[in-house]
Amino acid sequence: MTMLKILGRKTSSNVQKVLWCCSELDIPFEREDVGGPFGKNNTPEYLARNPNGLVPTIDDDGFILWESNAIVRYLCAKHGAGKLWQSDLARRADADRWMDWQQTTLAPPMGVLFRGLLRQPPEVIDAEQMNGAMQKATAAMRILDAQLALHSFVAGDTLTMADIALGNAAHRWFSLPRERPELPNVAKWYARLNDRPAYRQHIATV
Ligand SMILES: N[C@@H](CCC(=O)N[C@@H](CS)C(=O)NCC(=O)O)C(=O)O
Repeated sequence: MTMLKILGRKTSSNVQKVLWCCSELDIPFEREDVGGPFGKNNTPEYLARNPNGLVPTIDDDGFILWESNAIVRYLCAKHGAGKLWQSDLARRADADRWMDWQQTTLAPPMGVLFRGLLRQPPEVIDAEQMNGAMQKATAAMRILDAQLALHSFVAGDTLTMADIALGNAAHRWFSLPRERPELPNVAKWYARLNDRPAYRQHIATV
């Protein structure tokens, strides 16, 4: 049995999900810097493992998997039964649904805002594109705020895989250099996540 290997730079939100998940579940891992300034994600060797040329990819004793939320589900099913991976099917489907929602609804506008406002020089900012993304991200974050009015965490009163998929968005939302509506439940959840050493280590302080 070889140790779980995570390929991906630690500044990537999608890699951070996997790192945070491993730390919450005490899964030992080794990580190799791939992507961003490190490159290596478009080499034939990497593309043979992940044809998208994106990070993260994991190698679990020869089993190769990509798509961050699929990786989180796999690791939670394998190591987090009854914890991040709820045993009740309906509760688990609820968490699963929020993970899909993160990828399909929240991530696209948040990605535009993060890259546009925090990673690009100000002179190339496309104001119209940013306003459109801000409207969409705000609408999605209001939905999350309403959900978090019901429970302490996204899919119940304990941390689940849904929080792992969505937690980075809270950190990025509060880092955006834009005026934002008050989202009191998201703010309380973000404070709760910050109480967790693994979240601080892999997300809030990176
Ligand atoms: N849906 C994919 C998206 C992966 C993705 O877009 N990864 C970005 C980083 S967050 C990436 O690889 N960008 C190119 C790079 O880092 O060089 C997932 O969730 O794993």
